[in-house]
Amino acid sequence: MSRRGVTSVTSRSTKVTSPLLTFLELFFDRLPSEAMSKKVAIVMGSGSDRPVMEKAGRMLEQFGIEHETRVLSAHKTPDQAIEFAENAAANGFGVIIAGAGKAAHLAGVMAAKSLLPVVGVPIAASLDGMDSLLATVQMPTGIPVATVAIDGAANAALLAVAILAVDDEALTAQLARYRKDLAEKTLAG
Ligand code: RP5
Repeated sequence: MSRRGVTSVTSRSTKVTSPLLTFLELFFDRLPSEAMSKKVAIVMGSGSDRPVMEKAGRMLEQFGIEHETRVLSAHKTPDQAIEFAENAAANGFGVIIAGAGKAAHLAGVMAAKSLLPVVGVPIAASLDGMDSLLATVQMPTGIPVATVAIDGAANAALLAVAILAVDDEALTAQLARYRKDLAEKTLAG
């Protein structure tokens, strides 16, 4: 389905009121569009990072965004990590989310070897995560990593959504609805 097609379905669906068409509106809003056909990579330094990084996958699923998860260590499997980053764009990814703890170099390695935007998640594996926060966020000028909070994998996914939404009106509408729901839940206490 073309991006133009999805946009027209979305704008058309805002005018309908019947239960069936409301259902179709919800359904079509969750269909992957052309821009959303870019996948999100979720990589992590160890299987022990899964409980945190799974939050990113769950958030992406809320938006219907395809994602793939890999365990790749900057230190224990550097060749495989580099190979993954080098081929990520060609393999259909639009954003890389990279989580690691301790001397957390994985996001930096992804950024060094890919031109895709890289979102870093510092994992609290030791020192309350302060070590991984600094290792992830303190990138030298020229090779940026957009670093979220310690264990902030859900926000990493939301940042990936925002990046993909720049070129995708349907996804932008989903993100706006997510924010509206969040505000309503917050006000409801
Ligand atoms: C990092 O060291 C991993 O990302 C993980 O957060 C931490 C501990 O790794 P394991 O000892 O559990 O493999 O490389």
